[in-house]
Amino acid sequence: MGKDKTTKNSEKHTQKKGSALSEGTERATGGELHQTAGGEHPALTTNQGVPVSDNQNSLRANPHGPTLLEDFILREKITHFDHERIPERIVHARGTGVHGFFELTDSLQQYTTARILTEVGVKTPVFTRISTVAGGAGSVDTPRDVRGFAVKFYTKEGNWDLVGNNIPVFFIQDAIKFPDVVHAVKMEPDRGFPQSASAHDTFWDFISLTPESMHMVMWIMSDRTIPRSLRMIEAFGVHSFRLINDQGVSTFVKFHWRPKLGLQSTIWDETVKIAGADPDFHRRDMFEAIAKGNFPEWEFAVQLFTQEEADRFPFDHLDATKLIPEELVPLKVIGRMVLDRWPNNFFAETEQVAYCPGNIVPGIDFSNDPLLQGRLFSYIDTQLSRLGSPNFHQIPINAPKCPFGNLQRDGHMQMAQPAGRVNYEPNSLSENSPREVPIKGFRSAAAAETGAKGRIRAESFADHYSQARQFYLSQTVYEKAHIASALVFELSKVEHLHVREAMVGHLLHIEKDLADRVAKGLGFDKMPDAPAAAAPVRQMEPSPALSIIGKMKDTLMGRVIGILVADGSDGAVIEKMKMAATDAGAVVKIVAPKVGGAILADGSLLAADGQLAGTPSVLFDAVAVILSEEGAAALSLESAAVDFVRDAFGHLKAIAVDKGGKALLMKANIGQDAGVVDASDRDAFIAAAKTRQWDREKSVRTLA
Ligand code: HDE
Repeated sequence: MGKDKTTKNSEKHTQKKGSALSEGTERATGGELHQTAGGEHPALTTNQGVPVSDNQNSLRANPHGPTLLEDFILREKITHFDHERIPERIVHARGTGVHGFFELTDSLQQYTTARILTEVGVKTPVFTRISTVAGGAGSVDTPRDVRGFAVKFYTKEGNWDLVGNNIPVFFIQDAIKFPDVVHAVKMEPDRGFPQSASAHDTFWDFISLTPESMHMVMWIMSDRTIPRSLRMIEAFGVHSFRLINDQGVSTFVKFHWRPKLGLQSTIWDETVKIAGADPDFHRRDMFEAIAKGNFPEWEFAVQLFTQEEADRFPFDHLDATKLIPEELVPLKVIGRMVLDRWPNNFFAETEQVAYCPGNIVPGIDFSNDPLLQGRLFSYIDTQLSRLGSPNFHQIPINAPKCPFGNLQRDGHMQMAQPAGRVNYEPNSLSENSPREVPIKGFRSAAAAETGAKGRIRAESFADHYSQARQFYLSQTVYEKAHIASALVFELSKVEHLHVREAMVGHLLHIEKDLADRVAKGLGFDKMPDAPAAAAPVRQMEPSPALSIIGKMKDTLMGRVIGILVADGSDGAVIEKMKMAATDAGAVVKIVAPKVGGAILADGSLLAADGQLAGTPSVLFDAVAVILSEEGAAALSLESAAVDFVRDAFGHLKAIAVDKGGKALLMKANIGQDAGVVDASDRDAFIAAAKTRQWDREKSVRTLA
């Protein structure tokens, strides 16, 4: 029998100083350091602070005997592990959170008493979580889906949560339909799929029976739902809120976020491939940007309007399926948000953050939007189930950063230890227990309410198609084709013919050309009937603000250029290209057949950021292909290299090539166009890389 191995592996495993583990244990042990073979480290302890001598072996009756129940160290460790997960969010489970600050640049003092909206120049800390809606916490970052955009402002007057989306309207008008729309879009209950995709029967069945969703359908079928980066999306508070000034006068307000980097989306085929190449594409992009100091920034803007103005709108602003066109009520930029710090711990912060549209501060109030009213209930309720305690506001990420206190007491996981005898109000026994603050405290707008109680959908909510039509007609020719093609794709995944037909029927009310394209794309031999419309469709002026292409910025800031190289590539050409791209603000990544890098023509080694097989061109905004003749010949036999250039071309990206690069393009059967430029003409490449080659699209795919 061999010798029993009871050595402690702990001495072999060294831990780096400054890790999350050392931070935690340091606190538990008062920072006392212990000498080990790996250097000085804080002691590893149990949750009771007992130092652990052996973290590799459980306590056994003998070297081959049973493990003893007595092993409290093993039991504590495994018990805690067993309870590491909490229920994920029922919607918006997959999200990326970042700390930052909000800075007011223009005071709204005339409209509100809220200090966050009146104190110019003050930096208020925020925590912002951007999410997809339908998929689970482990789903991919790039499905066609709405993005949630939730901002927690830790203001001096309490936490204000603006819990919005990257689309300014919603599927439904009344909160009572929310469980239905979410059930319909999530995986079908009998089969457990699809995960994180709207392209299936139950979603489109529900939508086709819910005409109020048609405006939102136009937005989700547009490229808004396949963003290039979370740093390149707009966001909206969606509902009307109220601002209240020191005279008690209230003004309606809609909130908008506009990204400094401009809007940018992917191509559908690209997005599908990104999901495979990097399921964490958006989270990684945000992480890397923050790590490099490229802090994403958004302008904060408001649309302000009075009740009298609202009465003249051709729609009801309390209906969340409608937006207020910028041409009708212009946006006023009043501040900016910069995200500049990645959380220390994903679970503690991003997972445990609890947003609630009901968290508002004095000077802000709700409107009567029936969707918002339902949300005011839902979010606290959902946190009680997710976080398991009415004290979830005490978790550091949720706790206000201003002083707070009241006479609420006890409950599961109570962290506070309020001293004294008094836990009620009014009282005469305590001088310093918290009291009401009649002047500065929160007050609701004194809105007069009249009318009969009932389950009533206001008649002013009946127009379901006019703004859907306006949205479609406001798009460029490319975007219209993308919307039509997205509808064809999604409805082609629907098995029930009557659902496909019903959807095309709705499209007839939006725009005949769109219905024709989709009917043709689905192979219909005759046009289905349009359903009866509850209200006539109005002709509204197109709004350029609704197009994404119009809101793209002529910049390489925030973009990534991939340079494909191989052994024998010309280092000077690569270097010049790299300089030109970085000077223009882009991040450059070198892709080579081996991650160890490539031996260049001059014999030097160029380190690679990615191995070709695992770093396809879908991960870049534009590419350069710099190869020797031999390198091109070798890569032309590699499908990953051929796909690299074919996809870059198919996804309408700029491609810079030297002689070898051109040879690879020829092998891949790729033609010449304005977006394929010689690597020596770096200015032309940089200019082309700032946009997509939209005109190329008709030569690479048939759109609806
Ligand atoms: Fe939400 N929503 N929602 N929602 N929502 C949740 O709250 C709900 C709606 C939004 O990053 C849940 O903490 C109802 C509109 C975001 O943590 C839940 C209705 C908008 C997030 C909930 C809506 C949103 C949520 C699930 C219809 C844009 C993620 C977990 C009345 C204005 C926040 C949670 C984060 C999350 C309910 C509609 C945005 C279940 C009942 C409209 C960004 O409480």
